[in-house]
Amino acid sequence: MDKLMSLCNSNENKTEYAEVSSLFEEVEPSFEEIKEAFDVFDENGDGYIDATELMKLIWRMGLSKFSIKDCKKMIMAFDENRDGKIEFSEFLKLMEQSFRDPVELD
Ligand SMILES: [Ca+2]
Ligand SMILES: [Ca+2]
Repeated sequence: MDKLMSLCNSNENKTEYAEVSSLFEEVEPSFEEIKEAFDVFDENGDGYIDATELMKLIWRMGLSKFSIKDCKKMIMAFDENRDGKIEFSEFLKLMEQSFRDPVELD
């Protein structure tokens, strides 16, 4: 009976969670989702996102006010080893940061 109760409760919680998470959609993307996103960004598959790839993707998202300069700035902000490109570990931080505190360039 306890089991049944907790099952019901967890179902209820799930519904609530779904409602809440639809308000804060993708606050916490999974590792797989981030990896998929990285692969989309990394168009030529060399394991790095460079400014050109970033810009193409941002433009595809309809944010064409981003210039190559803005993209370079974004990359520089997260490019810890200063090679001018974003590798996956840096991308992870970029995603974490942008979901917590969305980048606003203006
Ligand atoms: Ca690349
Ligand atoms: Ca780097």
